[in-house]
Amino acid sequence: MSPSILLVDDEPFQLKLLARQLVNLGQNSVETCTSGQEALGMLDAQPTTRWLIFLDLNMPDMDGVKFIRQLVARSYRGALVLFSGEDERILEMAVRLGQAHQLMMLGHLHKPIQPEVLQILLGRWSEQMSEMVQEIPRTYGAAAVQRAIANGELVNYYQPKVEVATGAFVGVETLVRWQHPDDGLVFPDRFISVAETHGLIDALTRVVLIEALAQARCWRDAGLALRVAVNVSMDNLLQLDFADFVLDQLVDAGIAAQDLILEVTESRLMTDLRIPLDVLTRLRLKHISLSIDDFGTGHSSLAQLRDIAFSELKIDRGFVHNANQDNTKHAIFSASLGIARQLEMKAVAEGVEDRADWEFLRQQDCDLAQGYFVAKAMPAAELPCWLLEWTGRYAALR
Ligand code: G
Ligand code: G
Ligand code: MN
Repeated sequence: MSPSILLVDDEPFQLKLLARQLVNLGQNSVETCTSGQEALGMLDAQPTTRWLIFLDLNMPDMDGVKFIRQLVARSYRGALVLFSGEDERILEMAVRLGQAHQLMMLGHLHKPIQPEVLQILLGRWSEQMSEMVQEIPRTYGAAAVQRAIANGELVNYYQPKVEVATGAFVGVETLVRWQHPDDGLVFPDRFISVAETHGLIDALTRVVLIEALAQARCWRDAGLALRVAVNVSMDNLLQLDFADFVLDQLVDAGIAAQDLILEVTESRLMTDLRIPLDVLTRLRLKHISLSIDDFGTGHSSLAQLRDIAFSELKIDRGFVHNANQDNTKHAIFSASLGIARQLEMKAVAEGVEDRADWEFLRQQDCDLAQGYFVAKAMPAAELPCWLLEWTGRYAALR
Protein backbone atom coordinates (compact mmCIF):
# COMPACT_ATOMS: atom_id res chain seq x y z
CA MET A 1 0.00 0.00 0.00
CA SER A 2 2.82 2.39 -0.83
CA PRO A 3 1.69 5.97 -1.50
CA SER A 4 2.38 7.38 -4.95
CA ILE A 5 1.57 10.46 -6.92
CA LEU A 6 -0.10 10.32 -10.33
CA LEU A 7 -0.23 13.35 -12.62
CA VAL A 8 -2.83 13.48 -15.39
CA ASP A 9 -2.59 16.24 -18.00
CA ASP A 10 -2.73 16.25 -21.79
CA GLU A 11 0.08 18.82 -22.05
CA PRO A 12 3.47 17.05 -21.73
CA PHE A 13 5.25 20.27 -20.83
CA GLN A 14 2.89 20.94 -17.93
CA LEU A 15 3.33 17.35 -16.76
CA LYS A 16 7.12 17.64 -16.71
CA LEU A 17 6.98 20.94 -14.89
CA LEU A 18 4.66 19.70 -12.17
CA ALA A 19 6.62 16.44 -11.79
CA ARG A 20 9.81 18.47 -11.36
CA GLN A 21 8.15 20.71 -8.74
CA LEU A 22 7.00 17.66 -6.78
CA VAL A 23 10.42 16.03 -6.92
CA ASN A 24 11.93 19.27 -5.65
CA LEU A 25 9.54 19.06 -2.71
CA GLY A 26 10.91 15.63 -1.84
CA GLN A 27 8.36 13.41 -3.57
CA ASN A 28 10.21 10.59 -5.29
CA SER A 29 7.38 8.38 -6.50
CA VAL A 30 5.69 10.43 -9.25
CA GLU A 31 4.00 8.90 -12.32
CA THR A 32 2.64 10.84 -15.29
CA CYS A 33 -0.12 10.14 -17.83
CA THR A 34 -1.26 12.25 -20.78
CA SER A 35 -4.85 11.02 -20.85
CA GLY A 36 -7.57 9.85 -18.50
CA GLN A 37 -7.70 6.49 -20.23
CA GLU A 38 -4.01 5.89 -19.63
CA ALA A 39 -4.38 6.93 -15.98
CA LEU A 40 -7.27 4.52 -15.42
CA GLY A 41 -5.11 1.74 -16.84
CA MET A 42 -2.44 2.56 -14.27
CA LEU A 43 -4.97 2.60 -11.40
CA ASP A 44 -6.44 -0.73 -12.49
CA ALA A 45 -2.99 -2.27 -12.69
CA GLN A 46 -2.08 -1.22 -9.14
CA PRO A 47 -5.30 -1.54 -7.13
CA THR A 48 -3.65 -1.52 -3.69
CA THR A 49 -1.67 1.70 -4.15
CA ARG A 50 -2.85 4.76 -2.17
CA TRP A 51 -2.67 7.39 -4.89
CA LEU A 52 -2.63 11.12 -4.79
CA ILE A 53 -3.89 12.18 -8.20
CA PHE A 54 -3.31 15.64 -9.69
CA LEU A 55 -5.98 15.96 -12.34
CA ASP A 56 -6.20 18.54 -15.12
CA LEU A 57 -9.84 19.42 -15.74
CA ASN A 58 -9.46 20.40 -19.39
CA MET A 59 -8.45 17.39 -21.43
CA PRO A 60 -9.62 16.57 -24.96
CA ASP A 61 -10.88 12.96 -24.82
CA MET A 62 -11.91 12.30 -21.27
CA ASP A 63 -12.24 15.58 -19.37
CA GLY A 64 -11.65 15.83 -15.62
CA VAL A 65 -15.32 15.51 -14.74
CA LYS A 66 -15.69 12.31 -16.75
CA PHE A 67 -12.50 11.04 -15.10
CA ILE A 68 -14.05 11.72 -11.67
CA ARG A 69 -17.05 9.61 -12.70
CA GLN A 70 -14.68 6.77 -13.46
CA LEU A 71 -12.96 7.16 -10.10
CA VAL A 72 -16.33 6.97 -8.37
CA ALA A 73 -17.25 3.85 -10.38
CA ARG A 74 -14.00 2.26 -9.12
CA SER A 75 -14.70 3.30 -5.49
CA TYR A 76 -11.42 5.23 -5.55
CA ARG A 77 -10.09 5.64 -1.98
CA GLY A 78 -7.06 7.86 -2.62
CA ALA A 79 -6.73 11.64 -2.64
CA LEU A 80 -7.43 14.08 -5.47
CA VAL A 81 -6.22 17.56 -6.40
CA LEU A 82 -7.74 19.42 -9.36
CA PHE A 83 -5.94 21.96 -11.47
CA SER A 84 -6.67 24.01 -14.53
CA GLY A 85 -6.24 27.45 -16.01
CA GLU A 86 -9.99 27.99 -15.75
CA ASP A 87 -11.81 30.50 -13.58
CA GLU A 88 -11.39 29.84 -9.84
CA ARG A 89 -15.12 29.37 -9.36
CA ILE A 90 -15.29 26.59 -11.93
CA LEU A 91 -12.44 24.82 -10.17
CA GLU A 92 -14.22 25.21 -6.83
CA MET A 93 -17.38 23.82 -8.36
CA ALA A 94 -15.49 20.73 -9.53
CA VAL A 95 -14.05 20.31 -6.02
CA ARG A 96 -17.61 20.36 -4.65
CA LEU A 97 -18.52 17.67 -7.14
CA GLY A 98 -15.76 15.44 -5.81
CA GLN A 99 -16.81 16.18 -2.22
CA ALA A 100 -20.39 15.29 -3.07
CA HIS A 101 -19.06 11.89 -4.16
CA GLN A 102 -17.19 11.58 -0.84
CA LEU A 103 -13.82 11.63 -2.59
CA MET A 104 -10.86 12.86 -0.56
CA MET A 105 -10.48 16.29 -2.16
CA LEU A 106 -7.34 18.05 -0.98
CA GLY A 107 -8.05 21.23 -2.93
CA HIS A 108 -7.35 22.84 -6.27
CA LEU A 109 -4.49 24.54 -8.05
CA HIS A 110 -4.60 27.34 -10.51
CA LYS A 111 -2.07 27.34 -13.33
CA PRO A 112 0.69 28.48 -13.15
CA ILE A 113 1.23 26.32 -10.07
CA GLN A 114 2.96 27.95 -7.10
CA PRO A 115 5.34 25.70 -5.12
CA GLU A 116 4.09 27.13 -1.80
CA VAL A 117 0.53 26.05 -2.59
CA LEU A 118 1.78 22.65 -3.65
CA GLN A 119 3.57 22.30 -0.34
CA ILE A 120 0.36 23.06 1.58
CA LEU A 121 -1.53 20.39 -0.36
CA LEU A 122 1.17 17.82 0.33
CA GLY A 123 0.94 18.69 4.01
CA ARG A 124 -2.79 18.05 3.93
CA TRP A 125 -2.20 14.75 2.22
CA SER A 126 0.09 13.40 4.92
CA GLU A 127 -2.36 14.64 7.57
CA GLN A 128 -5.22 12.79 5.90
CA MET A 129 -3.14 9.65 5.49
CA SER A 130 -2.38 9.53 9.19
CA GLU A 131 -6.03 10.17 10.09
CA MET A 132 -7.12 7.33 7.80
CA VAL A 133 -5.24 4.88 9.98
CA GLN A 134 -7.49 5.78 12.89
CA GLU A 135 -10.91 4.18 13.16
CA ILE A 136 -13.68 5.33 10.88
CA PRO A 137 -16.43 7.14 12.83
CA ARG A 138 -19.72 5.30 12.85
CA THR A 139 -23.18 6.32 13.88
CA TYR A 140 -25.07 4.54 16.61
CA GLY A 141 -28.29 2.57 16.53
CA ALA A 142 -31.60 3.92 17.79
CA ALA A 143 -31.64 1.60 20.83
CA ALA A 144 -28.22 2.83 21.96
CA VAL A 145 -29.23 6.48 21.59
CA GLN A 146 -32.45 5.83 23.49
CA ARG A 147 -30.49 4.24 26.32
CA ALA A 148 -28.09 7.19 26.39
CA ILE A 149 -30.98 9.61 26.85
CA ALA A 150 -32.65 7.44 29.51
CA ASN A 151 -29.40 6.83 31.43
CA GLY A 152 -28.44 10.48 31.54
CA GLU A 153 -25.30 10.00 29.44
CA LEU A 154 -25.85 13.20 27.46
CA VAL A 155 -23.91 16.21 28.65
CA ASN A 156 -24.14 19.80 27.55
CA TYR A 157 -21.13 21.65 26.24
CA TYR A 158 -21.32 25.40 25.77
CA GLN A 159 -19.68 27.50 23.07
CA PRO A 160 -19.28 31.22 23.89
CA LYS A 161 -20.72 34.01 21.76
CA VAL A 162 -19.00 37.37 22.11
CA GLU A 163 -19.77 40.89 20.93
CA VAL A 164 -17.45 41.89 18.09
CA ALA A 165 -17.34 45.59 18.98
CA THR A 166 -16.49 45.13 22.67
CA GLY A 167 -15.34 41.54 23.13
CA ALA A 168 -18.02 41.16 25.80
CA PHE A 169 -19.12 37.61 26.65
CA VAL A 170 -22.87 37.74 26.11
CA GLY A 171 -24.10 34.21 25.59
CA VAL A 172 -23.52 30.57 24.83
CA GLU A 173 -24.78 27.97 22.40
CA THR A 174 -25.59 24.62 23.96
CA LEU A 175 -24.04 21.72 22.03
CA VAL A 176 -24.87 18.26 23.26
CA ARG A 177 -22.26 15.50 23.67
CA TRP A 178 -22.63 11.89 24.66
CA GLN A 179 -20.33 10.68 27.41
CA HIS A 180 -20.27 7.10 26.21
CA PRO A 181 -19.26 4.51 28.82
CA ASP A 182 -16.90 2.71 26.40
CA ASP A 183 -16.23 5.05 23.47
CA GLY A 184 -15.54 8.29 25.34
CA LEU A 185 -16.94 11.63 24.23
CA VAL A 186 -19.19 11.25 21.17
CA PHE A 187 -20.09 14.23 18.96
CA PRO A 188 -23.64 15.00 17.83
CA ASP A 189 -23.00 14.26 14.15
CA ARG A 190 -22.96 10.61 15.23
CA PHE A 191 -26.32 10.54 16.98
CA ILE A 192 -28.53 13.59 16.25
CA SER A 193 -29.75 12.37 12.88
CA VAL A 194 -30.39 8.93 14.38
CA ALA A 195 -32.50 10.62 17.05
CA GLU A 196 -34.35 12.61 14.39
CA THR A 197 -35.21 9.65 12.21
CA HIS A 198 -36.25 7.39 15.10
CA GLY A 199 -38.57 9.71 16.97
CA LEU A 200 -36.08 10.36 19.78
CA ILE A 201 -35.26 13.99 19.11
CA ASP A 202 -38.11 15.23 21.28
CA ALA A 203 -36.84 13.38 24.35
CA LEU A 204 -33.26 14.45 23.56
CA THR A 205 -34.10 18.14 23.19
CA ARG A 206 -36.10 18.14 26.39
CA VAL A 207 -33.15 16.74 28.36
CA VAL A 208 -30.76 19.25 26.78
CA LEU A 209 -33.10 22.19 27.41
CA ILE A 210 -33.74 21.31 31.05
CA GLU A 211 -30.01 21.07 31.77
CA ALA A 212 -29.24 24.27 29.86
CA LEU A 213 -31.84 26.26 31.79
CA ALA A 214 -30.59 24.92 35.12
CA GLN A 215 -27.10 25.97 34.07
CA ALA A 216 -28.38 29.41 33.03
CA ARG A 217 -29.81 29.78 36.53
CA CYS A 218 -26.40 28.94 38.07
CA TRP A 219 -24.65 31.53 35.89
CA ARG A 220 -27.20 34.19 36.82
CA ASP A 221 -26.78 33.39 40.50
CA ALA A 222 -23.04 33.80 40.02
CA GLY A 223 -23.56 37.19 38.38
CA LEU A 224 -23.05 36.11 34.76
CA ALA A 225 -25.93 37.43 32.64
CA LEU A 226 -25.72 35.08 29.67
CA ARG A 227 -28.30 34.39 27.02
CA VAL A 228 -28.47 30.67 26.43
CA ALA A 229 -29.18 29.16 23.02
CA VAL A 230 -30.47 25.63 22.46
CA ASN A 231 -30.69 23.90 19.07
CA VAL A 232 -34.06 22.61 18.00
CA SER A 233 -34.66 20.59 14.90
CA MET A 234 -37.79 21.02 12.82
CA ASP A 235 -39.03 17.67 14.15
CA ASN A 236 -39.29 19.20 17.63
CA LEU A 237 -41.71 21.73 16.23
CA LEU A 238 -44.13 19.03 15.13
CA GLN A 239 -45.27 18.57 18.75
CA LEU A 240 -48.09 21.00 19.50
CA ASP A 241 -47.18 20.99 23.20
CA PHE A 242 -43.55 21.96 22.60
CA ALA A 243 -44.14 25.68 23.29
CA ASP A 244 -45.90 24.93 26.57
CA PHE A 245 -43.11 22.60 27.58
CA VAL A 246 -40.51 25.32 27.00
CA LEU A 247 -42.54 27.92 28.88
CA ASP A 248 -43.03 25.60 31.86
CA GLN A 249 -39.31 24.90 32.03
CA LEU A 250 -38.52 28.61 31.97
CA VAL A 251 -40.80 29.18 34.92
CA ASP A 252 -39.30 26.24 36.84
CA ALA A 253 -35.75 27.47 36.28
CA GLY A 254 -36.64 31.11 36.91
CA ILE A 255 -35.23 32.29 33.59
CA ALA A 256 -36.82 35.12 31.59
CA ALA A 257 -38.09 34.24 28.11
CA GLN A 258 -35.84 36.96 26.69
CA ASP A 259 -32.80 35.06 27.87
CA LEU A 260 -33.53 31.89 25.91
CA ILE A 261 -32.78 31.55 22.21
CA LEU A 262 -33.95 28.60 20.15
CA GLU A 263 -31.75 27.94 17.12
CA VAL A 264 -33.82 26.39 14.39
CA THR A 265 -32.25 24.29 11.66
CA GLU A 266 -34.26 22.64 8.97
CA SER A 267 -32.27 19.76 7.55
CA ARG A 268 -35.07 18.39 5.44
CA LEU A 269 -37.77 20.15 3.50
CA MET A 270 -40.96 20.61 5.48
CA THR A 271 -44.02 21.03 3.30
CA ASP A 272 -46.76 21.31 5.90
CA LEU A 273 -45.92 24.30 8.07
CA ARG A 274 -49.15 24.43 10.04
CA ILE A 275 -47.89 22.83 13.26
CA PRO A 276 -44.38 24.41 13.22
CA LEU A 277 -45.91 27.83 12.60
CA ASP A 278 -48.37 27.35 15.46
CA VAL A 279 -45.52 26.38 17.83
CA LEU A 280 -43.12 29.11 16.65
CA THR A 281 -45.77 31.84 16.75
CA ARG A 282 -46.63 30.99 20.34
CA LEU A 283 -42.94 30.95 21.33
CA ARG A 284 -42.48 34.40 19.80
CA LEU A 285 -45.66 35.72 21.47
CA LYS A 286 -44.05 34.80 24.78
CA HIS A 287 -40.86 36.64 23.73
CA ILE A 288 -38.57 33.68 23.33
CA SER A 289 -35.98 34.50 20.69
CA LEU A 290 -35.69 32.44 17.55
CA SER A 291 -32.50 32.17 15.58
CA ILE A 292 -32.17 30.97 12.01
CA ASP A 293 -29.19 28.61 12.16
CA ASP A 294 -26.69 27.89 9.37
CA PHE A 295 -28.28 30.63 7.28
CA GLY A 296 -27.70 30.20 3.58
CA THR A 297 -27.38 26.40 3.63
CA GLY A 298 -29.91 23.59 3.35
CA HIS A 299 -33.39 24.89 3.95
CA SER A 300 -32.28 27.86 6.08
CA SER A 301 -33.50 30.06 3.33
CA LEU A 302 -34.98 33.37 2.35
CA ALA A 303 -38.46 31.81 2.36
CA GLN A 304 -38.00 30.91 6.05
CA LEU A 305 -36.98 34.48 6.81
CA ARG A 306 -40.13 35.69 5.14
CA ASP A 307 -42.41 33.32 7.07
CA ILE A 308 -40.92 33.27 10.56
CA ALA A 309 -40.16 36.20 12.88
CA PHE A 310 -36.55 35.38 13.69
CA SER A 311 -34.67 37.68 16.02
CA GLU A 312 -31.19 36.41 15.22
CA LEU A 313 -29.48 35.28 12.03
CA LYS A 314 -26.49 32.95 12.20
CA ILE A 315 -24.35 33.22 9.12
CA ASP A 316 -23.12 29.75 8.27
CA ARG A 317 -19.41 29.13 8.78
CA GLY A 318 -19.08 28.30 5.09
CA PHE A 319 -19.44 32.04 4.40
CA VAL A 320 -17.33 33.25 7.33
CA HIS A 321 -13.95 31.54 7.53
CA ASN A 322 -11.57 33.14 4.98
CA ALA A 323 -14.33 35.44 3.70
CA ASN A 324 -11.80 38.27 3.54
CA GLN A 325 -9.86 36.37 0.85
CA ASP A 326 -12.75 34.98 -1.15
CA ASN A 327 -15.00 37.20 -3.27
CA THR A 328 -17.92 34.79 -3.29
CA LYS A 329 -17.97 34.28 0.48
CA HIS A 330 -17.46 37.98 1.03
CA ALA A 331 -20.47 38.84 -1.15
CA ILE A 332 -22.72 36.29 0.56
CA PHE A 333 -21.57 37.42 4.01
CA SER A 334 -22.25 41.09 3.27
CA ALA A 335 -25.66 40.35 1.78
CA SER A 336 -26.64 38.22 4.79
CA LEU A 337 -25.54 40.95 7.15
CA GLY A 338 -27.57 43.47 5.12
CA ILE A 339 -30.67 41.32 5.46
CA ALA A 340 -30.13 41.01 9.22
CA ARG A 341 -29.85 44.81 9.49
CA GLN A 342 -32.96 45.52 7.45
CA LEU A 343 -35.02 43.01 9.39
CA GLU A 344 -33.61 44.24 12.72
CA MET A 345 -32.06 40.90 13.62
CA LYS A 346 -28.78 40.37 15.42
CA ALA A 347 -26.18 38.84 13.12
CA VAL A 348 -23.92 36.09 14.48
CA ALA A 349 -20.94 34.87 12.48
CA GLU A 350 -20.26 31.16 13.03
CA GLY A 351 -16.92 29.47 12.47
CA VAL A 352 -14.65 32.42 13.26
CA GLU A 353 -11.39 30.52 13.23
CA ASP A 354 -8.53 33.00 13.12
CA ARG A 355 -7.43 36.55 13.60
CA ALA A 356 -8.12 37.44 9.96
CA ASP A 357 -11.73 36.25 10.32
CA TRP A 358 -12.07 38.36 13.47
CA GLU A 359 -10.71 41.49 11.77
CA PHE A 360 -13.09 40.90 8.88
CA LEU A 361 -16.06 40.87 11.28
CA ARG A 362 -14.90 44.10 12.86
CA GLN A 363 -14.57 45.75 9.52
CA GLN A 364 -18.03 44.49 8.48
CA ASP A 365 -19.61 45.56 11.78
CA CYS A 366 -21.08 42.15 12.54
CA ASP A 367 -22.79 41.94 15.95
CA LEU A 368 -21.63 38.66 17.45
CA ALA A 369 -18.92 36.08 16.84
CA GLN A 370 -18.69 32.40 17.61
CA GLY A 371 -15.95 29.97 16.62
CA TYR A 372 -12.63 28.38 17.47
CA PHE A 373 -10.85 31.75 17.47
CA VAL A 374 -12.94 32.75 20.47
CA ALA A 375 -13.46 29.30 22.03
CA LYS A 376 -14.45 25.74 21.36
CA ALA A 377 -17.48 24.30 23.10
CA MET A 378 -16.61 23.28 26.67
CA PRO A 379 -18.20 21.98 29.86
CA ALA A 380 -19.81 24.70 32.00
CA ALA A 381 -17.12 24.34 34.66
CA GLU A 382 -14.39 25.47 32.23
CA LEU A 383 -16.06 28.74 31.26
CA PRO A 384 -14.68 30.92 34.09
CA CYS A 385 -11.13 29.92 33.20
CA TRP A 386 -11.74 30.59 29.49
CA LEU A 387 -13.28 33.99 30.28
CA LEU A 388 -10.16 35.05 32.11
CA GLU A 389 -7.97 33.93 29.21
CA TRP A 390 -10.23 35.59 26.61
CA THR A 391 -10.34 38.88 28.50
CA GLY A 392 -6.56 39.03 28.39
CA ARG A 393 -6.37 37.97 24.77
CA TYR A 394 -9.04 40.47 23.71
CA ALA A 395 -7.23 43.33 25.47
CA ALA A 396 -4.10 42.47 23.45
CA LEU A 397 -6.11 42.31 20.21
CA ARG A 398 -7.21 45.93 20.19
O1 G B 1 -20.24 21.47 17.68
P1 G B 1 -20.94 20.23 17.37
O2 G B 1 -20.14 19.16 16.74
O3 G B 1 -21.44 19.87 18.67
O4 G B 1 -22.33 20.40 16.56
C1 G B 1 -22.72 19.58 15.50
C2 G B 1 -24.14 19.81 15.08
O5 G B 1 -25.05 19.21 16.00
C3 G B 1 -24.52 21.26 14.97
O6 G B 1 -25.04 21.47 13.68
C4 G B 1 -25.60 21.46 16.00
O7 G B 1 -26.62 22.29 15.48
C5 G B 1 -26.11 20.06 16.26
N1 G B 1 -26.53 19.94 17.66
C6 G B 1 -25.75 20.04 18.74
N2 G B 1 -26.51 19.91 19.86
C7 G B 1 -27.79 19.72 19.44
C8 G B 1 -29.05 19.55 20.11
O8 G B 1 -29.16 19.55 21.34
N3 G B 1 -30.14 19.38 19.33
C9 G B 1 -30.09 19.38 17.98
N4 G B 1 -31.22 19.21 17.29
N5 G B 1 -28.93 19.57 17.31
C10 G B 1 -27.80 19.74 18.04
O1 G C 1 -25.38 24.49 15.45
P1 G C 1 -24.27 24.60 14.49
O2 G C 1 -24.52 23.94 13.17
O3 G C 1 -23.84 26.02 14.33
O4 G C 1 -23.08 23.82 15.20
C1 G C 1 -21.84 24.31 15.39
C2 G C 1 -20.87 23.27 14.89
O5 G C 1 -19.72 23.89 14.37
C3 G C 1 -20.36 22.33 15.91
O6 G C 1 -20.04 21.12 15.28
C4 G C 1 -19.08 23.01 16.40
O7 G C 1 -18.20 22.13 17.05
C5 G C 1 -18.57 23.51 15.11
N1 G C 1 -17.74 24.68 15.23
C6 G C 1 -17.80 25.63 16.17
N2 G C 1 -16.89 26.60 15.95
C7 G C 1 -16.24 26.24 14.81
C8 G C 1 -15.19 26.83 14.07
O8 G C 1 -14.67 27.90 14.37
N3 G C 1 -14.80 26.16 12.96
C9 G C 1 -15.35 24.99 12.57
N4 G C 1 -14.87 24.40 11.47
N5 G C 1 -16.34 24.40 13.26
C10 G C 1 -16.79 25.01 14.35
MN1 MN D 1 -26.62 25.99 16.21
